[in-house]
Amino acid sequence: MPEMTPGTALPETPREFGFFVDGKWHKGQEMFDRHSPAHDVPVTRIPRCTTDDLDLAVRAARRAFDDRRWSGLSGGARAAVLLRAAEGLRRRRDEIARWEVLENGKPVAQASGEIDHCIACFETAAGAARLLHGDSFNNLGDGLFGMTLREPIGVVGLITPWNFPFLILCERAPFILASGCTLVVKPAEVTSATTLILADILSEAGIPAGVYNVVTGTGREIGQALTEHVGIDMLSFTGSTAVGRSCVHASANSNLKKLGLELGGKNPIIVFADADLEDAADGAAFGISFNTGQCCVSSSRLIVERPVAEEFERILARKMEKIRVGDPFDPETQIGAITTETQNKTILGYIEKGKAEGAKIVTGGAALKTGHGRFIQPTLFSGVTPSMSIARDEIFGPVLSSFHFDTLEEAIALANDTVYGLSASVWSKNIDQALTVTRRVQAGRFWVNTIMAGGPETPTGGFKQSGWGRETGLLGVEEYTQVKSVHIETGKRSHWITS
Ligand code: TXE
Repeated sequence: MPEMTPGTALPETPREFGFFVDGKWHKGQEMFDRHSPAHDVPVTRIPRCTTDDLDLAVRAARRAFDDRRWSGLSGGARAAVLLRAAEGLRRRRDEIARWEVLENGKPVAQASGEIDHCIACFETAAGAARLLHGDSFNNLGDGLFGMTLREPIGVVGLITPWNFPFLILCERAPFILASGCTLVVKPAEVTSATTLILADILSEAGIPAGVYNVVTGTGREIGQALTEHVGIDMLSFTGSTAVGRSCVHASANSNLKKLGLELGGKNPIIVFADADLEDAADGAAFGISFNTGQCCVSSSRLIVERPVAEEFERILARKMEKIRVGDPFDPETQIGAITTETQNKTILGYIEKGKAEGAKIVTGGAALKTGHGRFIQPTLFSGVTPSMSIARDEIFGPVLSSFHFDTLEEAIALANDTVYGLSASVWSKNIDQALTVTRRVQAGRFWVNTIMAGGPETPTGGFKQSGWGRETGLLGVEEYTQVKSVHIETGKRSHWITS
């Protein structure tokens, strides 16, 4: 563990934010401080909004939607704002990355790379805004012409988590805005800064007042109130499966708002004996350790063919031991701090459960003693059986459970033996094998001989209890529209009443 040398990156006093409604900053009546998870010092001061503040935001978003100041623009005009925002992100890349590091604990090199992805999201959404269209039906006979219109669904509530505060926001907000909807965003309470900074960037880019609003505060108060709010037409939620379920109840018990849900995962990485084992081990080490495993598409179940299993675990363990864990402001750091104390306890708790249930630690298995912050060694468990909690539950930390298989059918069955279906990865040089696994394993995102690759052009989302709907790509804009079917009669009507 290297010395912590964040230098001038730490603020002398916490940066204070307001919340953003109707194009204006508002002062919070109550505030709370966020401490850096790597350095234990207060870094931001965020408003604890009230439900009155939320109502104010929903009313502003409703007015902005209903008077068509945004939805009434051409796709090209909306695209122009999104492209100017992409430029704003480019200009403020270092600033955004810094606040991501300070609130989330992720390494600065990774945070900067994420901003590049976010810029690409804005650019992709801008293109989609121009291309969004309905359809026409010229096959209804000469007397009737049909078409479908895609109309924005209305006011969208967006609840985001703390693991990728800016990236998850940017995989949704620009696509929602591209559709013509207006937004009320509630970021996770521990990582609100960059969602508020985006308000500034969008305003500078010329977004009309009331189109992008941010209210901050706890999930239990503001998040829950947003899920229940009758002024919200659609809610996009990314977070735990438990809260996802409560969003479904809240929708059912209020106005049946449409839901987009991206929830937990327990994602398989399947390695066949014929794979390039060095490549696959690098992919597996990255897949479980990236963002300290606090990632919904982490590959947390290794399913490896028995004849190479021991050798593979050895190669993998060697690689995991070389991962540079430490000060997120060191440009060489690959994994940083665990974002919250609760999550830290959860991960360490699962490591203890794994040991108690009889799995064997191949590498890692402990917290790093640094005197400040929360850091956990990348950990590999072998001899895991499907009933163990480390085999079934989303741990959301750098903890990988290894299973062995003998046949293709067994690999597929193990991969599908979960309530989740977010992502999967398969490593094999045999195209038949790789394609069969790809077609039969239930997951919304799939990687063959790679992992966590791809940009905002393709949609993301889950099968089974990993969620509903899709984000990003053209589908990620269409998700926030509803289809209206229109029929137009041409010529003289053939009368129903004839006498
Ligand atoms: O999530 P929560 P937590 C998983 C991961 C993690 C677990 C718990 O397994 O260990 O969830 O994390 C808001 N109504 N994921 O407790 O509570 C909250 O303020 C409405 C996977 O932090 O789901 C935050 O903005 N909103 C996941 C957001 O929900 C509520 C990412 C997520 O917090 C609310 C994060 C409520 N009643 C955690 N309660 C992924 N898919 O990437 C909380 N929130």
